[in-house]
Amino acid sequence: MSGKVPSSPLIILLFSFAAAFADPVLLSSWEWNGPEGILHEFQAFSFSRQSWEAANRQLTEGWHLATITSPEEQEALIAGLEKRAGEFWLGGCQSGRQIDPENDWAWVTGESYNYKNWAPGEPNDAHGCASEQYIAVSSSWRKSKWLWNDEGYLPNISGYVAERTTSSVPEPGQLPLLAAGLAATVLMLRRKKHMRNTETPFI
Ligand code: MMA
Ligand code: CA
Repeated sequence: MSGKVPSSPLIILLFSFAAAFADPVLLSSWEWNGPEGILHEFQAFSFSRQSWEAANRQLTEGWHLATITSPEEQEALIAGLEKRAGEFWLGGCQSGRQIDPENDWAWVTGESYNYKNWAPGEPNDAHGCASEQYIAVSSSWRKSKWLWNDEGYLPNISGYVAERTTSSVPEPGQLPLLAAGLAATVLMLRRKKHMRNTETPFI
């Protein structure tokens, strides 16, 4: 090959560097109105071959890697991944160096880990003891049926799903403040009306 065209190993090297330093790219955003008036916003990012920790570092204020605590939330989350394929990090990890792949899973939010949706045979620490310490949702088992896999092999990773929850119902602690605000508004309006009524017309 002549000097004009860069040789393919160089191109591969340049692409690898570009990929290694690439920012996550937003693929889709969607929402779910969950129980108890809680709105769940989801965002899927492509962040190819990047670690769970690296995905965490990309999150902005108020967002965490997505957690799934019910069959309804599983459905809501995978609805936004429709027509895609791959494996996306979720906000679940195993504490310590667990020898048993089934033990000590926890969500980053501290929510209870009762609901599970592991793919058949998972979690399995496929690459040896404690080799897979983080939860990813994967289309490997069937594109339309995203299931969980404990993952540790970064070339399998396509990106991550981030989540933010907001409550539309005021918390009990906020109620007195809300009542005070309402009372103040009513008083102000009444005062304004009174002032209008007593205004002397300009002659
Ligand atoms: C990959 C990796 C594992 C998963 C197996 C399932 C070979 O490893 O994704 O986490 O358990 O595939 O075959
Ligand atoms: Ca696995």
